[in-house]
Amino acid sequence: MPDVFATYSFRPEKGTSPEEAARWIAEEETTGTWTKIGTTADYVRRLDGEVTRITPEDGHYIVKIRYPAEIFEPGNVAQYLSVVAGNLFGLKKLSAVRLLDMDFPESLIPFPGPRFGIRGIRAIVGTTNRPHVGTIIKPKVGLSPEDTAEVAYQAAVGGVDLIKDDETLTDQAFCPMKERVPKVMAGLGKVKEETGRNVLYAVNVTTRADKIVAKAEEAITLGANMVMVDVIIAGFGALQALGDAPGITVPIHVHRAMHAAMTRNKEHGIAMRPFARLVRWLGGDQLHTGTVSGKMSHEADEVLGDNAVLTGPCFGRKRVFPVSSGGLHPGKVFAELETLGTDIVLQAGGGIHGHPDGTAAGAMAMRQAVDAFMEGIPLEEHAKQHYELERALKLWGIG
Ligand code: RUB
Ligand code: CA
Repeated sequence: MPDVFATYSFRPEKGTSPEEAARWIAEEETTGTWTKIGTTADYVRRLDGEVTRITPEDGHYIVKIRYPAEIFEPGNVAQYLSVVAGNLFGLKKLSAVRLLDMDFPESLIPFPGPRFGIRGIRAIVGTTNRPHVGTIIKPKVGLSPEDTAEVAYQAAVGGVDLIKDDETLTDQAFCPMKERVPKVMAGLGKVKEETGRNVLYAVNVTTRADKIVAKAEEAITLGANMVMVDVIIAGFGALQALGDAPGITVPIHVHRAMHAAMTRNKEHGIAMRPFARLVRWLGGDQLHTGTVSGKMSHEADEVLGDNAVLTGPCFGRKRVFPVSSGGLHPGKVFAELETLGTDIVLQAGGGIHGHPDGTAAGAMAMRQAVDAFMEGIPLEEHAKQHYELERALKLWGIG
């Protein structure tokens, strides 16, 4: 059976050689511990981790470690993470260590992957190749169900393809799911009658592991045509439960609040890439991977690599729709699409609801910017004929 390989960047602590530091990782995560022990029977040694290659790079080292496949319990992602991303981060012999990527054999990916993926979502919305435009209802908390539905309606009528709850809105008393979902969906039904377009509403069902499937089923019964989970906060088991549950008949939008606690530090923690792989295996249909021009800290190369993991070959699993979000507005649409391509969801919260003429105009401006890109018309040129876009560019500028 092919084994698992994990790639880390690391810096050894003073007085420790790179070889020794890397060996500490391999031993800690497999058969070893800090000292020689008498309980390691000979037959156990086949499960030893192996440092395959160490390469110096800009003041740190890159190491690839082989973990025997047999160490992993097939299908138990929590256990997978306990090996490739477990105790090693705390080892004193390393002053910094970051998990960059991981390579698992097909035998350890007994998961269905996305139910819908890019094609399935495009089929629901009725698009072929243009980028989707999404919005997050803002303010992120506080609006009543009626006002939430009104904001959603305005965004939908203006032209967005996707509306989502923000990460901190779940089922609080000021906006209970039972009231919010039917009201939003009624508004989206009206948009369907008026424009013929299908708009998705991703309801945030993030909650404790033993309740998340029931919560998502409740949202679907109330009319939700998409559910959202905050995967780092809720845990990969929560996504897996949704991905496996036969009652979850709608696409799953995966948000990643809290990821930056692990992904932001370039020296220590976990890069987004392993998380992107897990989300695809476990059934996420859309995943946030960041912007190249927005408000959060991201590097274009990393975002591109993460998106390639979502959309490249993966043992026949469907492709995940990458979501570019955080500080976007119409003036940033070209920067995003030029770098990230058009198989992408561009999501704007403030960049739609902050439009001087309101949410519908904000949604129109985003769509106009996307149209300009698709038609190969310079943004400022297009703005001359499109008032909403012109107003947005005047307020926020380009780039
Ligand atoms: C964006 C927003 C999302 C961020 C998260 O709001 O609410 O939670 O996209 O970041 P706005 P990421 O458009 O007003 O900035 O997508 O990088 O995980
Ligand atoms: Ca948010």
